[in-house]
Amino acid sequence: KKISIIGVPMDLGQTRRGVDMGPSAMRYAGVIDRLQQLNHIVVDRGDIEIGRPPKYDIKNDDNLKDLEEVVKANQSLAESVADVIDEGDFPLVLGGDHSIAIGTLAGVAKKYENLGVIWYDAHGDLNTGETSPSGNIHGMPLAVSLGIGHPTLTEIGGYAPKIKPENIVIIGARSLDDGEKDLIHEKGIKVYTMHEIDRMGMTLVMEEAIKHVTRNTDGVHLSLDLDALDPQHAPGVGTPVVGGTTYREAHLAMEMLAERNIISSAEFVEVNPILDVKNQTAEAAVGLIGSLFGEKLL
Ligand code: DIR
Ligand code: MN
Ligand code: MN
Ligand code: MN
Repeated sequence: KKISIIGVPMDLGQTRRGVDMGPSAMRYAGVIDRLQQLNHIVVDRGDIEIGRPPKYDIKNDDNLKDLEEVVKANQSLAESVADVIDEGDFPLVLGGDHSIAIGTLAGVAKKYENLGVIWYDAHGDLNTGETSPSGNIHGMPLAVSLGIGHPTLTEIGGYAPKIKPENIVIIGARSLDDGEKDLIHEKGIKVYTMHEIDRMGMTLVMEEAIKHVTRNTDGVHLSLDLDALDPQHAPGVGTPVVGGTTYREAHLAMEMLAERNIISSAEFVEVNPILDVKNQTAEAAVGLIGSLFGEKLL
């Protein structure tokens, strides 16, 4: 594959500073070498420019923090991602907090009629300004991509919605707010919580998830939030939640996606080196990227 890397040093979608260093941490952990060793051609397109608010973490009247800068960055990310696809490359986006999925999906979905989405996350990211307990936009990107939320966010890229509820699978959820649960039921979104992962095992979960996102779709985006992993394996995240997927479960999921060769774009988000232990979380992310792009144990 020809892979284009886009870094997005965004930390304004939440309140823990440091996640803006995520792209550097993953580059330092050797993401480019790792992919080249798998015989992929890798182009590093550098980082999207992120504005600085005059004062951090200011909520507007709609319960949205740092809205203006988040919107601007996502607009330019959407354009970069669409350019990468136009050139025939695979877009690999490195975050940054999860608010950047708004821009990634705005760019990707422009190029696919019926995009499937795998959302690998401890959270649903299905809040709106109305339902969010925090006002953090990183808890909203999946709702925004469904066309639900503040129009300034849902209209990024110039169209809405980007994706359809029946094309989404959430994997690894264990912290869902009430408004998110309501939306999941209302829209019939497929969710494999930790309960299903425990019960069915990751193999069966992934087999079903792959079936679900490939029915009638013309591409599948993987949005992987490192907090889906147990904090034991990924301590460097802003909102860790105990009881997550293990290191091996996460690799198994990536290996199964590689075997089926269904992923057409991907992003790895929420790596925060300030909260990390010796870059362990960035290294975990790079390992997972290796598995997603075909690395075998033997
Ligand atoms: C919480 C946390 N549901 C919120 N969300 C996170 O603020 O909306 N998403 N951490 O990754
Ligand atoms: Mn997330
Ligand atoms: Mn589309
Ligand atoms: Mn999360």
